[in-house]
Amino acid sequence: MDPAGGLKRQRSISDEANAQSPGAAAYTADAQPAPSLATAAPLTPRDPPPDREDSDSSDDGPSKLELLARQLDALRQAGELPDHLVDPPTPPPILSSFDADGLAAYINDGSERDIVVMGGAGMSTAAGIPDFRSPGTGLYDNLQKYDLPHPQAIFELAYFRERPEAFYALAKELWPGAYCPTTTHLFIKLLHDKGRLLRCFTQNIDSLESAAGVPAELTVAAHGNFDSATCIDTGASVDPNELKAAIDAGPQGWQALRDREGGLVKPDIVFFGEGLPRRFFELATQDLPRCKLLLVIGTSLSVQPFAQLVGHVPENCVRCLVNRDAVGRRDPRIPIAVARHLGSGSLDYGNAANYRDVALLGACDDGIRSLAASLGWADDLDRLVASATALFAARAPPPPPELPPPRQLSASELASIGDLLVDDDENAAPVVFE
Ligand code: CNA
Repeated sequence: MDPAGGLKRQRSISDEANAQSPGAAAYTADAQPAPSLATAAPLTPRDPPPDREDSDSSDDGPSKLELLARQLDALRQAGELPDHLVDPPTPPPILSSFDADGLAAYINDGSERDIVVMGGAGMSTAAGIPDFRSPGTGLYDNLQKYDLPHPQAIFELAYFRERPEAFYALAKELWPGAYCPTTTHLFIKLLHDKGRLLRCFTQNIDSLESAAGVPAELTVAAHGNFDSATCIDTGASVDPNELKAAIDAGPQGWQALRDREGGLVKPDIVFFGEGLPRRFFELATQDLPRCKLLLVIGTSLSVQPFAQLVGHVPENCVRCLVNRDAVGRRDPRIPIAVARHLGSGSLDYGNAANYRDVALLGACDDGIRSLAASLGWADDLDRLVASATALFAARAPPPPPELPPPRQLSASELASIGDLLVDDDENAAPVVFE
């Protein structure tokens, strides 16, 4: 029995089909479907998708998604597409314009807590935390130092049991406290201050939403975080500060903790094959039907079931992607109903059928700043950024004292020090610090 609600971290169908990065990972539901996420495919069991080698993520031919699109397009053109797959007529546009100004007018028209944020690693790269998939800078491109058999291994329980030092090294780097929340995190706090934030669902494990001041009850850490820790063998809770001290102390530290606890201790971060927190499903089921605006920020939308949330909001909910890459867009050859069942790739920005989706493409902080400016909230946001920056600077450990520049010794000083210091290289000038 999976205590966390029976939903496990795996690759997704759409990820497998799209996979530009074969290391992309995803979550898939297993035995217990979410209670009533109504508008899209329920979070029901799926066969585990094939291993990396078996997926069609290679460059050898068209992806499964492309093949599906071609087949469906051929059926459409032949007039043989089943009725239930034919797209309904496009409703009239909800927004006055599909940009920051149109969004701002829409937001300013509302008054209740009706905005849901879905965040990912791209919200935190400006803070200095690498994401997974950005080519060159992402973690998946930079895990060589951990000598992993494959990138996902760092989040696999079997590998953690065998070589915990790899994950512990990463945990040490990512442990909250060392990073300042970004403009984007502070905008989420601003949404709360303005009484508009219904919930912030985050895939991130860095707790920067909390550092920005978003209340804990409004934040859902879908993939866990470092706030709690558990012994993987006994299931006992362990004080995360104790784990941090053990990790900081290196192998001797975590080995001693392992011996004390009767097994390795891991922060409650969801590994592949582990269940997502039940709270994620409960609150997604509760909040998404009430959501008027879904802000999808800094995510590749390739992790399930998280990415599926995009398809679980009402038909009249505006969805806005703020991201560097144009992700999650529906291939117009794929009917809306099918796109929803695939779990992601259902956004319609740029498509002829679009009536509610916006993409603010570029750096998250830039997109968020332009939205804040259109809302007339730029000064509020600036104030939050300034105070977070000041708070972070005050908390950061003081830099080491600066050493004075080395001074070259005079000939007489040299002579008095003696031959010993002038060793083989007769031209070398010994230096001293004043
Ligand atoms: P991802 O798959 O790495 O995708 C990140 C997305 O953000 C990509 O589409 C990037 O193009 C985009 N991006 C990166 N930087 C920026 C930026 N400055 N401005 C705009 N867009 C940007 O990450 P996801 O969150 O989609 O995948 C979910 C994984 C990542 C979860 O399991 C997380 O636990 C995991 N993760 C979290 C963190 C963190 O906590 N900060 C860091 C790395 C990975």
